[in-house]
Amino acid sequence: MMTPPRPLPHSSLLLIFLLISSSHAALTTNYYSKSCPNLETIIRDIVIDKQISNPTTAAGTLRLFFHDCMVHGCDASILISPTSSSSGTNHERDADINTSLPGDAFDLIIRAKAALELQCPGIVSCSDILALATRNLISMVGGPLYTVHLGRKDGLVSDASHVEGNLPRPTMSMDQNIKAFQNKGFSIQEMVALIGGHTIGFSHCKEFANRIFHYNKNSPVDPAMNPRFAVRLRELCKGYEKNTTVAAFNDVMTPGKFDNVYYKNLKRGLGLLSSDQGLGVDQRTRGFVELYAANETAFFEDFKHAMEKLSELEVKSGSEGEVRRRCDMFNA
Ligand code: HEM
Ligand SMILES: *[C@@H]1O[C@H](CO)[C@@H](O)[C@H](O)[C@H]1NC(C)=O
Ligand SMILES: *[C@@H]1O[C@H](CO)[C@@H](O)[C@H](O)[C@H]1NC(C)=O
Ligand SMILES: CC(=O)N[C@H]1CO[C@H](CO)[C@@H](O)[C@@H]1O
Repeated sequence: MMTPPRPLPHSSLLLIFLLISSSHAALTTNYYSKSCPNLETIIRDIVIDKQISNPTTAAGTLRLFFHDCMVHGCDASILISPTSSSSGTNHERDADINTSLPGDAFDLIIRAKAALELQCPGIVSCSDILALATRNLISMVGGPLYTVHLGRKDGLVSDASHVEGNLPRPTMSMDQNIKAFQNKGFSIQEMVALIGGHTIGFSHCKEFANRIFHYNKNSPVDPAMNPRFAVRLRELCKGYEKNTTVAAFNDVMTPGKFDNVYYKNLKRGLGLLSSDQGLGVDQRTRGFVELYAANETAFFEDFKHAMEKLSELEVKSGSEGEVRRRCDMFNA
């Protein structure tokens, strides 16, 4: 026998609101252990296949995940396809900062979702797939293994206009970049550790062209850059305005390996983006660059914890989201 509901006093309404909004408390490591027991194996196999056939997948996926989480949380909103809606709205993927997000990462998530739908239809969210795939890929290319809690729901909103202001840009000042990370709850040290993600992957010439072709009136090249490195990059990037596909490795020494060489590079003027090089110069960040360049264990420990935190940014639960049937489309 149920008692009729009584109106709730304001304080309980507030409490309920707090319970709903502190959603990441709902994430657990065994969220799918009954509903999709083979989840980890399925993701692991597909990730291995994809990374072996397309070695750029790891970096592409890490960047995709970072961009997803920084804009309204880790809710796979970045996966919504530009063509999936007839409403004419631009989605996160349409925002200009996304123009270079690589197709391999999207393809990986679509493949993993297809395999999971066969075994456990309608159960595993795209945001959980992206979080797990990113974790596996980082460790596959030599990085640390960290824990991913599960139970994210996929977001119901993906709007290009929400991107600007949430993502850091190479041309932003250190103040602005620190602010962008602090707005998401990251300390300066956590920011420096996370940007260590640039130990893999590449950047297109337009992202650092200002440092090598027209730096300022006195020098075409950024004096903070190693001169021989600058000569090589100028050679690589000549004509980049015509051929926009040309790109350079973010970590010129060990581009495919997740290690601490990225920080060692910064000490020798081998940082690619001005935001990279700035980490080695700014008083607030330089000490952490020194620490991570000298001690890879310290970098890995801090990177792990910062990734766990990134992976739980503003996650959606309950009615705030859904489990998408297709990762590139909202259900309704
Ligand atoms: C100040 C902060 C950051 C700035 C300004 C920045 C900017 C960029 C830019 C401009 C690119 C090149 C994109 C392209 O040309 O295709 C890039 C690539 C990349 N970024 Fe960042 N990023 C930042 C932080 C991060 C963080 C925190 C992560 C990961 C946790 C990350 C992971 C990556 C990866 C893996 C790539 C290579 C992508 C690929 O090879 O496909 N970045 N970043
Ligand atoms: C553009 O650059 C890429 C990579 O260096 C190269 O493979 C491609 O042939 C170039 N395309 C044109 C039109 O020059
Ligand atoms: C490197 O960092 C780890 C983790 O913080 C620490 O335990 C270790 O003592 C450090 N090693 C050196 C040589 O400082
Ligand atoms: C991968 C991806 O979706 N890229 C899109 C980024 O934005 C441009 C410009 O709107 C689109 O043309 C791309 O398809």
